[in-house]
Amino acid sequence: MHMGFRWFGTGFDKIPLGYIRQIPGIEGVVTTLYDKQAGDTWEPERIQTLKDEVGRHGLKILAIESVNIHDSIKVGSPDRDQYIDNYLKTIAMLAEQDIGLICYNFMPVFDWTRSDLAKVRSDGATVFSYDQELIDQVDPAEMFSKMDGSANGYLLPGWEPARMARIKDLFAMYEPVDQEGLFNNLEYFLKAVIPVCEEKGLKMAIHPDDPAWPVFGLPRIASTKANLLRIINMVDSPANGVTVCTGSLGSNPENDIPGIIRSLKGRINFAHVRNVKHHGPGKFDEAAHLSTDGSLDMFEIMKALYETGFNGVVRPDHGRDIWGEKGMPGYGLYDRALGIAYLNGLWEALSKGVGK
Ligand SMILES: [Mn+2]
Repeated sequence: MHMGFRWFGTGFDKIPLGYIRQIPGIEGVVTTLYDKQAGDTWEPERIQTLKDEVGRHGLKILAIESVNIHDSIKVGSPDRDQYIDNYLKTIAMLAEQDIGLICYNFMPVFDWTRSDLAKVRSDGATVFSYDQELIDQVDPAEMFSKMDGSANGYLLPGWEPARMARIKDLFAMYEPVDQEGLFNNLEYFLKAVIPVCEEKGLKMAIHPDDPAWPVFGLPRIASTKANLLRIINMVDSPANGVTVCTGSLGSNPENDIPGIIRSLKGRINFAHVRNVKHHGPGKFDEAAHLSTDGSLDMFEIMKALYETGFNGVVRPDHGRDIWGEKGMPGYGLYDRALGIAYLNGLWEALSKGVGK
């Protein structure tokens, strides 16, 4: 297991790399060129500069999260080949710098959605929260201003203002795309990209939908075990893998996460491990990582990873804002560092045979 921490890069993330380096057991960061738009080709100099900066702090780049997929690829527009070509160039340049893992998603319009970015808990911490009834009452454009307005001045991943300004156009663009269409467009993309990944020694890891059901009438194709198995079988290669995000998949109580992990054995290229607390259908809060703080059994999740021989990159996921920190919502230092300490503890116990 290679423990990482998501870091958005200088100028976007206020957590110094030197602080991240002090988290016990940390190996590297999961990062990106945050100013790049979906469809852009990444320049080798920019990748090199990022790698050098991370390296100066004794850390590695464990994964890129994300190289975003252009909407033309998701929609299957005639101009998609040019964006796929750019994606292939970026893959080649990342591989050249020994970066071997890309996390991406294939969600239409929104990467992730919440109804509240700072719900106050009884312990005074704030967390992300989701309530389908509230989401059903807002229109998507309103949703964006709500998210943007409560982001503590940070740019939220997946909610780029430039894209959101075109939200009506985006919805129109996705109008003809149903679930099968989206599956077909993903397959077209994977068939172009995976052979190049194999050649270059880089792995892809699709991120599940968050929450794990359709929102705003848009199709979703990475929400269940059956969906994920269908995706890995589109191109049967270790380079075509999954990011098991326990919080995203776990938003739906019907998803048995340890069972999903076991069925994806060998094809989990990346793991985001966090907990959620269910409050009824379509309603959940994010929680501290600890099992007893939420509805997921984190020991069973880590055990499934351990027993299936997982040796990939893992990171804690969204944390609560605690101890007065006003960080990027979900991405503060303190609670995610606590999450890492806990996940390391579970892993050590597993590796020493406790609980067998
Ligand atoms: Mn995730």
